[in-house]
Amino acid sequence: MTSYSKSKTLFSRAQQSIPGGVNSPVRAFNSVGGTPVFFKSAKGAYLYDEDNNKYIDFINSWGPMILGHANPKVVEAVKKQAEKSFSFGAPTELEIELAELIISMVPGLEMIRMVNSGTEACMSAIRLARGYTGKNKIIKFAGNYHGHADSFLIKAGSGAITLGTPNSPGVTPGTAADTLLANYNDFESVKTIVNDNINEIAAIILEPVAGNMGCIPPVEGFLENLRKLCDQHGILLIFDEVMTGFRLAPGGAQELFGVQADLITFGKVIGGGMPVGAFGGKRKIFEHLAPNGPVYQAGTLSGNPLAMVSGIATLSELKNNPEIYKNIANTTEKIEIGLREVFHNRQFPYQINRLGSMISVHFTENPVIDFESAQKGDVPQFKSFFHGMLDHGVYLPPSAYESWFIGNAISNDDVNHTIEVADRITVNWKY
Ligand code: KE4
Repeated sequence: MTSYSKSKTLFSRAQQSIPGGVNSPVRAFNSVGGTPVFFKSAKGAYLYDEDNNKYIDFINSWGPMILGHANPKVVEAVKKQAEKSFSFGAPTELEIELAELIISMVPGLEMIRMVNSGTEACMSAIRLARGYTGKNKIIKFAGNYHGHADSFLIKAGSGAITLGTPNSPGVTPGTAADTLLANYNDFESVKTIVNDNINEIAAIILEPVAGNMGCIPPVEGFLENLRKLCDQHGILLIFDEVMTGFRLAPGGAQELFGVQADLITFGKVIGGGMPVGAFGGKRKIFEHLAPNGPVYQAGTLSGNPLAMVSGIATLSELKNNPEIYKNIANTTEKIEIGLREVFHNRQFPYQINRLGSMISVHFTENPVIDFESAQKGDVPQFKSFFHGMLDHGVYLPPSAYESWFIGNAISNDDVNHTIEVADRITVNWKY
């Protein structure tokens, strides 16, 4: 039986000084119960907790560790830069290098501004969209998560829905009034909102592949129709690629689907595990951003040299070895096939959604295509699955509303172990 005694001790200590004992709510295990596992190190595909238990990592820091943990090239780059001090608060060549690297990988980018998180990237992108268009309202989609800025905590996914608070207290009615809600994969719901708010909408923001209500790919034509609608009405289309960027392809969802957004936000992989976010797009829009233009946005540690070298090393590895994308997609397909074989023999309904290396499991009869159907999943069943896997060394996201993140370090043996454990822990499942 897996011992979590040190994690238990650390968790009760952490709760004395840190709200909920964690610095990000989804880590707290509230929806799956039990004690959050405290980790001390990781290497490649494996995490090691304070009780010296080893786990195959299916979170990878919620996406950033796509190369696997402690990739030697990334570690070496950060070590060397650290000896030159950590931060200057002044321009460096490293920022230009990362900006040029990203622009070379992502379709339609002419300019990009570095920030420190995906939240900052998304909140800055909608401010720029509002400043550029002179319009106030935005459309977001129920179940999409764009970080914890006020405008986004309206029917938000990820930790917000996980904790049952998709609409957060503290967001004023005035702010909420400017965020209009559509249904993911339901183009008609968007058209209705646009027609009811002619000339008032600055931007439509979405996850081009949803990952914060589980993994939900766009239905055929959804992204293309949004592009056309935005062009017809002078609305900016914002792809939140914090999760999909550099994960689905070097050029992210834009490359995969061939749809060009006006603004694109990034996070996670872009920093390789260091705090980096960014938002980019066409030069004509970015001429409106301070210091050139009136839309203000700033950050003490934005473009931080340590974070830049981590991002440069990570993205360079991905750009120079494009076979990584095929490899992580193939690994994820093997996991999908293996789990389907396991669940097919169980008296329990399930859905598995997957696109590339993004995958999620939902215990429900219905196809999971939007926020409503995602909420029909059997959370207690997921809880039992989560803990069964955890006790056998497989670390899944502690939430039924998260995509799993597959990294490039996982082996066939790791996949086989994962499937074997899933088979063992579900053998007596009855519906
Ligand atoms: P951060 O501020 O957490 O760096 O990024 C916010 C964000 C924006 N957009 C998308 C599509 C995202 O998925 C995220 C953050 N993702 C969650 C996991 N689903 C972060 C995990 C957490 O909150 O601890």
